[in-house]
Amino acid sequence: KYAFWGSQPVMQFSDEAKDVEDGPIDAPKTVEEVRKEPYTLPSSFVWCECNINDPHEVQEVYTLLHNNYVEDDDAMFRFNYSPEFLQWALQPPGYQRDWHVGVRVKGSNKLVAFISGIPASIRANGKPVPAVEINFLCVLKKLRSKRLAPVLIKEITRRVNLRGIWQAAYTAGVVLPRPVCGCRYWHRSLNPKKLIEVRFSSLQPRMTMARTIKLYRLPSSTTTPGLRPMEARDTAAVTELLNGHLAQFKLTQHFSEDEVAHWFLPQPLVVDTYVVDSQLAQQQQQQQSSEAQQLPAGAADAAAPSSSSSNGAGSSSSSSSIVSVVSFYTLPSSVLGHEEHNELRAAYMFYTVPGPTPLTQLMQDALTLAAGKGYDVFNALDLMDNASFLKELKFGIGDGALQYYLYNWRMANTPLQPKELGLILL
Ligand code: NHW
Ligand code: EN5
Repeated sequence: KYAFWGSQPVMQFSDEAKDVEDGPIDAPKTVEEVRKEPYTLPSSFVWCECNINDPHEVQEVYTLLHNNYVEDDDAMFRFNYSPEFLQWALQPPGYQRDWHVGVRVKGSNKLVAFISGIPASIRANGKPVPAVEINFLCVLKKLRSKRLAPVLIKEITRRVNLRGIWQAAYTAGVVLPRPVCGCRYWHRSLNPKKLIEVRFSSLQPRMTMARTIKLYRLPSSTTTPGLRPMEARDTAAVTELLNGHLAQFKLTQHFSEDEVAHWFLPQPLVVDTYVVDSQLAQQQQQQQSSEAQQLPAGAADAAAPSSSSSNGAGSSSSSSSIVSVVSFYTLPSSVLGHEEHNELRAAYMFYTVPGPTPLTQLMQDALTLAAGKGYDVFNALDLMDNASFLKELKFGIGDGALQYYLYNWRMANTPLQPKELGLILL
């Protein structure tokens, strides 16, 4: 059992939980000591670098994943990351083209396997750990169980080490040596009729379809005053809010402004971010009160006592009126073998900073926005403070788990509780 992972610098199940100190597992190395030659593939295959900017090459990666990537335990649904999403996920600031690793068949040139890494500043127990995030490991179904995955993992490790990075974070649905935290997926039905039709969920006993639809119905508009899509001018404020909020978690990521711009500025069908702008909230409230008094818009401005310099509670930023952030990304799943429906439109909760806005209210607005945009389901993990709203907002626990891992980094007092975890991978 674990012939490969037993040989790697990862925490092992046999390790004593107590007495461990945070730090690398392998003795520190230098770039000069890293193997210069790529690992050897079986003779019918060759390594390639996938140029994700090239429309044809991103389409090849898309197609490999579309047909071969992660499925649920009953093989009813398969993740269907879009080409636009892959371009976003694989090209953050500082990305390296040679960390987009493919394997092709000699002769036919068909792409049959893939693995990727992107740079990320991880913080473990408050300590910065320069790392990569590994994702999109995939081997063609026909080539499974031939020990290709360990070769892909060793090769990307080598390429990451060649750039002087010695740690990685990754997630998987399967249990490997040894999770730093185990999370569960929760699901909020937005389009219960379709979810039941594709058997993503089932009609509860003693519930009719009509009652189920009513149970999950959401308002037609959001309730938080000042909620609007994030814009480029909000980047500095969002960075400060986000890093401040994330600092409380034992395992998290730290974001530069460039990274925040990349990961959070809205892109249709890739990522949606909304901010609560307290200045806009105030304008909206003044407009409402002037409407109530039947005054022309703006007239209440002069009448109402001005508090426009207030940043709102929970904000430490100097000149911005942004007090809260909520975001989600778009990851549809293919519905396997269904007559009528091909695709499940899913939104996944991304990073959220409640600030002074109650988290439950912020998430209710995120659900409202997602329902309005035509998503079928809203998914979230039970990490950070999410347990505080999941039941109240009618999320139900899924049958899938997500395990978090670190490569070549030992953390004391693990496994963490999900509420201590502040890291979200795509
Ligand atoms: S998790 C999603 C992974 N992808 C899928 O599940 C897609 C569908 N499945 C497949 O394509 C997100 C294949 O089943 C794969 C395995 C390719 C998964 N992570 O080639 P063999 C990520 O992308 C171990 C790690 O015969 P296969 C994160 C397995 O335990 N290891 O299997 C990726 C066994 O090792 P063992 C996994 O089924 C993180 C060995 O692979 C794994 O044909 C990668 C068997 O290999 C998984 N998800 O191919 C690690 N699934 O010890 C990054 C199986 O038990 C580490 N295995 O003998 C850090 C690197 C960077 C460091 C930098 C300093
Ligand atoms: C790398 N970034 O298992 C990620 N999904 O619960 C790779 N279940 O969708 C690792 N089986 O519970 C990803 N419906 C690991 C996850 C792999 C995919 C996976 C699970 C997560 C999932 C659904 C469908 C199950 C179909 C049968 C599920 C129930 C929802 C229901 C809604 C109404 C309220 C009660 C719950």
